[in-house]
Amino acid sequence: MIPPLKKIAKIIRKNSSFLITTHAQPDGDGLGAQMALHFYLKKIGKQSLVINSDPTPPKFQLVDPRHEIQAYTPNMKLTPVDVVVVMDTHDWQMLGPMQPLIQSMKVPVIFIDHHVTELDEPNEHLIDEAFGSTGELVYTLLRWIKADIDTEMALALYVAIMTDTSSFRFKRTTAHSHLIASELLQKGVLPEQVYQSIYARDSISKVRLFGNVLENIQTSNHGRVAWLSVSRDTREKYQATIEDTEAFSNQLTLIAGVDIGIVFREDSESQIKVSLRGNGEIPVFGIAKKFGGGGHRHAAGMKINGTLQQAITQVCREANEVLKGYPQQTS
Ligand SMILES: [Mn+2]
Repeated sequence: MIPPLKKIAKIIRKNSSFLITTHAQPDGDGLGAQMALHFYLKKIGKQSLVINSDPTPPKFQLVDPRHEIQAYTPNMKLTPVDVVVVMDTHDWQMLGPMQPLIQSMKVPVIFIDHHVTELDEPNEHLIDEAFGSTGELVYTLLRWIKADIDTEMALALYVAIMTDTSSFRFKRTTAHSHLIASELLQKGVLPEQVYQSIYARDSISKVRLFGNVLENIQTSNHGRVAWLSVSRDTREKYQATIEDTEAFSNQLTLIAGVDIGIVFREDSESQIKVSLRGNGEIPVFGIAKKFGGGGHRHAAGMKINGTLQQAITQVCREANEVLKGYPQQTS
């Protein structure tokens, strides 16, 4: 951990202009992490640009009060920068249209990320899968630099940590996560306000879609595998958006005895987005990897070409394979 911190601190010190980006369809962790670093860089007199492949979802606008984040457009002209920082992924594919843009700049790129890595030189970057969020990594970096963390940086970091740990519930939530959160609250973050402005936004159509989807949960392998699927027809019937289905996977692993929870979402006629969650020690990263996806050890995902039914059959088979290595817990 220390070598990359030292190296990255030096890169920040020695350079004067930065572009910060995150994965396509940015989430609270990517956005919060990038804004915290962006605010810091501006504060110490550096130039910093934040450009993402996709616009900021309204629920995360609170980390960008002055609308500084730019969304990519095909004919955008970029002013040259010294360094690019990529948050919350180190997979070029995840950057969408920002990928060719950044690669054509031919400047050093630093990944700050907490997904499982197979990079040859992870030490050139700040990547540590033990961290619950990229926000915690950025906090650690800012502390190392002895940055003065103000209220808006604290809010951005809190949003990153809160959303990526699912409100301090996921496995990688550590004592360190809570210590950081404690400090961020002391800087003026109001947890209820943050929570409400991010989560108290469900449309009635989303809640009704959720009702329908829950009604149709399936299980197999003596209840150890549970899955739900959202077809395009269902989504259209409830006039719900793709984003409306994003948190559904959390529900599955709340069912007693479920070891692997899977959400199948029909994004288009032939593409199924699959989200996997493993309870306790059960790893699901390997399943995602088999289908060309990735993520974390206990939360991963991929896209599969085929019909919903084909995806369900294939992925459930792999899930059952994984469970062979983990005898059923009796309680
Ligand atoms: Mn993350």
